[in-house]
Amino acid sequence: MRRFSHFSTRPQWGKTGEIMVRKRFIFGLISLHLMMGCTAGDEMCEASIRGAGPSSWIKWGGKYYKAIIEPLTWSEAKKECIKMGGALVLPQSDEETDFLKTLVLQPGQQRTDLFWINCNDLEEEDTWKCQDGTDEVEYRNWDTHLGSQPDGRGYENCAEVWSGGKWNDVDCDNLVPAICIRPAPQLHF
Ligand SMILES: [Ca+2]
Ligand SMILES: [Ca+2]
Repeated sequence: MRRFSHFSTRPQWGKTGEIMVRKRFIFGLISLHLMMGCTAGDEMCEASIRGAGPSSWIKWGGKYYKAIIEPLTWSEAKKECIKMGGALVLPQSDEETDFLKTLVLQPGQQRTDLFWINCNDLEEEDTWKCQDGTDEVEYRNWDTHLGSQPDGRGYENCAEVWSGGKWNDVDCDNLVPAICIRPAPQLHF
């Protein structure tokens, strides 16, 4: 009886065991699949963070740029850039300037390639302080043809890039578009 019952239960156990093994196998496969899916997802996620950059900022030369087309005063533009996590731009090559002009240029309208840059002589007349973010920069690109800029003395204390890509000093209360810059996002957070 016992033997019979043993015999009769054995296939059942065997069957259950087989089912359990199958279940474990399937569960294992699902887990492995999920694990791989998660890993792939994380990598994709990281890759998308690495590749995307700050939203609506345009990547150029390893940095990100964003134009503020609505004309602002110089200090408003500076504040607006900081608020967006960046700094008022300071182009340091003709190539960078040419790229930046495309960001503010509005086809069909005149003189729309002007933009504020992070330079002023507000503290001391004719001592121009130009910054790339928080660092002082020696690079200058004043327009030496049209009125030999800077020419505004005490009443023109902020700098803009104007037509031709060269710099001009103007009244800080002028209303001019601006471009903000921010570094590329870090690879590791
Ligand atoms: Ca001045
Ligand atoms: Ca000027």
